[in-house]
Amino acid sequence: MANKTNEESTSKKIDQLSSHYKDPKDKTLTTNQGLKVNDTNNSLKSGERGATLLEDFLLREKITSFDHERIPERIVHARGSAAHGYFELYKSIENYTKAGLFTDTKRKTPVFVRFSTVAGSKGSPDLARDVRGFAVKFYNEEGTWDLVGNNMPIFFIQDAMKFPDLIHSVKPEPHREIPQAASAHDTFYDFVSRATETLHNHIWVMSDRAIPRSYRMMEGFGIHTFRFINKEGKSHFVKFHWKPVLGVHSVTWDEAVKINGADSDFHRRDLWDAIEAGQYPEWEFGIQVVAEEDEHKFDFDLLDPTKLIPEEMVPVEIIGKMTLNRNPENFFAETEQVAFLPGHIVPGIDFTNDPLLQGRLFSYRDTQLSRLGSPNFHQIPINKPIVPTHNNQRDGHMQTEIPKGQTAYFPNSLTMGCPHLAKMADGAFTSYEERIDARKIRSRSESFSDHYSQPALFYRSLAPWEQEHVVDAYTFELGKCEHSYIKERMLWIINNIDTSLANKVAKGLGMEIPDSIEEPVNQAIGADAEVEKFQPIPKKEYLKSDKALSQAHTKFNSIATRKVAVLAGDGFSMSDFKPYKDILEKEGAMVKIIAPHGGTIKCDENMEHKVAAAIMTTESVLFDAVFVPGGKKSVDALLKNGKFSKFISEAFKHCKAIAVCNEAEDLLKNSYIKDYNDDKALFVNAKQPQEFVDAMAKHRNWDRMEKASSIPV
Ligand code: HDE
Repeated sequence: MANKTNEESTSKKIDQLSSHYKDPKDKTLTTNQGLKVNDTNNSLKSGERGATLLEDFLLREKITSFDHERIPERIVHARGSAAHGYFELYKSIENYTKAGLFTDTKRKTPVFVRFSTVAGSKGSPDLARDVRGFAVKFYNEEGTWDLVGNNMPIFFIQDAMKFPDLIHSVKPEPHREIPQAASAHDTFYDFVSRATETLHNHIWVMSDRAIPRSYRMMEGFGIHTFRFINKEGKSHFVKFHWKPVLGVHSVTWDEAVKINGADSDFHRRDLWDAIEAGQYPEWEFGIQVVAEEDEHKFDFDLLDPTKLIPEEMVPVEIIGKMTLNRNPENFFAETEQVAFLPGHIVPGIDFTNDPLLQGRLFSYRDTQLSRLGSPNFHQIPINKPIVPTHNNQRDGHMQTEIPKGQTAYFPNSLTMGCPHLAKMADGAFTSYEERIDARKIRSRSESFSDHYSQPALFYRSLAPWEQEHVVDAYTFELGKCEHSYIKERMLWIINNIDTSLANKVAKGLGMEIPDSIEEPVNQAIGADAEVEKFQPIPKKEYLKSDKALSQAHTKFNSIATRKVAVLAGDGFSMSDFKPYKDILEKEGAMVKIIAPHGGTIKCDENMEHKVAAAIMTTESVLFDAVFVPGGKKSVDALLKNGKFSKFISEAFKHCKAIAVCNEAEDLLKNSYIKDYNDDKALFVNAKQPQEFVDAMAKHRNWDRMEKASSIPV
């Protein structure tokens, strides 16, 4: 049965899925064979206190099913959450591509999107410092296209051959399986400091991008350079972008650590709740297109997945929008069993020779065999294309289709050559005929040897508060490493990216930046390779900065879906509360009363108000802003419980907007918040609640950062 916000079917994919739904409402309990069951509580025994009988087929069926409920979790991206939605095109881009979803503006293409962290297990907390997966399955009339991207525009490595090394270094250390969902440990930095191609993605992981406020507030990137092919067969290079309508926003590291304890499902819950509340997450879709003849005009190689094309050099053209409007019916059947493959493409889109992409084209099909257990994984409802499929592939585990006829080969005459081949005029796929004249060689192109310029560009492009967060992240992560020589190597490398950054991190670690390091910095090369040839070249500055890299230039125009904690007890002032509640709700924020106890509380006008959470069950890190209405009785009750003062002190520490009215100022005085009069996001008896709304829309008051860091909560 569809969930309550989405009872109407919205797409061909949902119609297809609904034929698989099973709804237990008003149904009798049966075995898997349809036998009606009248006791699912007791096994069959020889006497009330006797041994259980082998005959008990009801017990056997129930327990066997239970014993085999788990499938292997994804080797990476195990922790994830997903939703259904649709993609709409603003304008046709037929000059670049013949793909139906990019040329037909009348289409509403169904999508299923899964967001994930990379390193942690299936049950790991959402706010790990990590890359986020952003995988989109487009169910097209021409077949399914999977855009399996991340929330960062580049990747750690340049060649698929290095992927197992990268992942083995970041996963828990194998001898003791520690730490879970964390990169702050020796093996990761041992690897990063010897495979310097990792540095660009690594500095993004040190930034706020690695701790998003919400999946709904992060960008998505296809990362690799792909190809668009138009009707005339002409190819253009293209990079894909998702831009969140709510802007790009993050939490602070201190919050992330605390959120992981307070609600380790923070992102999963946020996505689910927003969709259930009808506040549908949206992203605009953009492309960066480069003509074939311009391939070599950049200071970096378009085939190198550790490089982005700065938006200042090639602007992103926005061409469509994706909306997520429906939660899955069942986590396992949909979110867990969905299988994304970069090799799923449609006519009009093709691959390039990016050596990472090439390796992925093998890995994703292969991994489904151990995860889902059969080459028939495309028959699982969530993976099934919305168009019919016919070929001569047969049998295998869990075959659910019944192919008819005498033949399963091509060519044949017995079934009139069917299924017959498609002609190009009928929309058949054919690979782009790229001219290649090359030697077969196991090596790396020298055009991939610039490992410092783009990390430096990224750091230069950040606002001062973002740079401070990067400093703190490096200091934290390296501070968790036990081996000094690994930290020294990292300091030497960071110094090649940016000296002021390296100096600050060295200070935090209480170490000196070494003048030199003993072994070659990049060791991800062949044993007989000329070492010098593969060392990173000194950084270049081909662009001073790129606005798009900083969250300081994102959107700050809405408080929609933001959560506001209203701290209140019995007797709170309704005249203080009402104007705030009205405007916050009008602007789409969620207003939640946090009280000394659960149930309801009464305001000074004797009206009952539902309590969203008793203070003991919640934490300030789960909210975006705090409002405290006056009312002596209410404020006295808040002052009696130290957690309210902690709540507000912590919100201040995390640079959030705070508003208090009348007696509620006493709560500030009782907290760690001092000298707040000039703070531009803290309001005592604000003339207009609008000021509070505007401060919330700015996400945080980062000017407060230095003062707030002394707050001891
Ligand atoms: Fe993946 N990756 N990956 N990856 N990846 C998987 O496939 C792999 C890479 C990404 O929500 C696995 O079905 C290799 C880049 C996402 O289900 C596996 C290489 C990017 C997801 C795999 C990469 C990604 C995966 C594990 C280097 C961004 C989650 C389970 C050659 C463009 C999809 C699975 C979901 C998942 C392999 C590099 C994104 C093992 C070998 C680059 C979002 O096949």
